[in-house]
Amino acid sequence: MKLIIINGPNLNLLGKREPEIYGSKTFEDYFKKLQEKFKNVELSYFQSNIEGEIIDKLHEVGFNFDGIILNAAAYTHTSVGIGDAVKGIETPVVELHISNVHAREEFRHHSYIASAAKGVIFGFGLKGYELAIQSFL
Ligand code: CA2
Repeated sequence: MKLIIINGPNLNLLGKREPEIYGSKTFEDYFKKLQEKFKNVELSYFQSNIEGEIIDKLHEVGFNFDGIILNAAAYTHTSVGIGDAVKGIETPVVELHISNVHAREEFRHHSYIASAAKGVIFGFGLKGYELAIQSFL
């Protein structure tokens, strides 16, 4: 089982700023724990602050991986391009958000990805990534 986690803009700051919303763990530390927990899963991780790099990564993995866990961060609410890329690939995508986007500002309630996603997980903190992996097993 080959899965990839793709994180979008500013998620490289996890654990460093706004711990009240996003927690105090860095994603790199959490990713190591995920790898230990899911030893039978070939798990990769990619983070970019650049929309086109996220689209390129979706094209690269979107025909040969078994699943994509995508937290496109702010691009979720703005990017027709990432939404189109998710529609254009074959690998199923689980959209994920650490925070409960529906309990936050109105502009976070809309997603360009959700309609093409296999499912959406939000509001469970970093634990959501674990739930997303389990959804593919
Ligand atoms: O809850 C999520 O996972 C979000 O995708 C996070 C995005 C936000 O724009 C989405 O509406 C919901 C923001 C990621 C920013 O991450 C930071 C982490 C630490 C410090 C500052 C920003």
